[in-house]
Amino acid sequence: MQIDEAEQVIKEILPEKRFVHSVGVSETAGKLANRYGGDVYKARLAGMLHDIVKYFSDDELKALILRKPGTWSDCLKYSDKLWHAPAGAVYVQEKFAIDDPDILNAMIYHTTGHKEMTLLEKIIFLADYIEPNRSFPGVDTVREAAERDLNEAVRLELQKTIAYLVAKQQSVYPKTFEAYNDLVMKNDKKTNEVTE
Ligand code: DGI
Ligand code: FE
Ligand code: FE
Repeated sequence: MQIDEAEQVIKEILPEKRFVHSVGVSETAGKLANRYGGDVYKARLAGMLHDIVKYFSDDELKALILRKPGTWSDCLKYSDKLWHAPAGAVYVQEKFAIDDPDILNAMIYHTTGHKEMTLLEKIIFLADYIEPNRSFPGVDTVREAAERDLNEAVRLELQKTIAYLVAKQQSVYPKTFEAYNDLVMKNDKKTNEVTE
């Protein structure tokens, strides 16, 4: 599937604001792939499609997830805001025969992250947060980190997301904690190696 085809498809499916966000994620992901040696085409395509089923009903999202179960299916026990991510991957696989595991996994984990994220997963996770139309408090700190260090930027985003959910007394999906711990512990290990 070409990028402009994907753009036409989501233009039909998504409301204007979400369409603009998706184009922003696609462009930002392409730039991050360029900077960090990722696959620019895969980054742009995954970015364009990542929220494709965002406005499907909970029943439709659940049905999509149950058709192709995996380690991510436990998200059904947590917030319904998580469901569009794995459901979107099943949808593009069935509808457009997108079978590339890099693209599918980047879509699956774009909301929550998980431990040992691939380069493309990190790129989409981060692009979703920092694309130019986003205005979360503190997003500029994450944008600046994204210029220097991909892992630091992803770690910061996870930190902010967890803090935000806790402040609102919302549940935190365990894989989000695992993603955070994984990056913190890898960073600690690096620091220890330098000082030992
Ligand atoms: O789809 P987007 O709005 O572009 O962004 P997203 O896919 O990152 O979804 C963000 C929503 O998901 C936001 O309302 C916070 C929520 N969220 C992210 N991680 C978790 C979470 N909600 C819960 N309960 N637990 C999580 O770990
Ligand atoms: Fe999303
Ligand atoms: Fe998004």
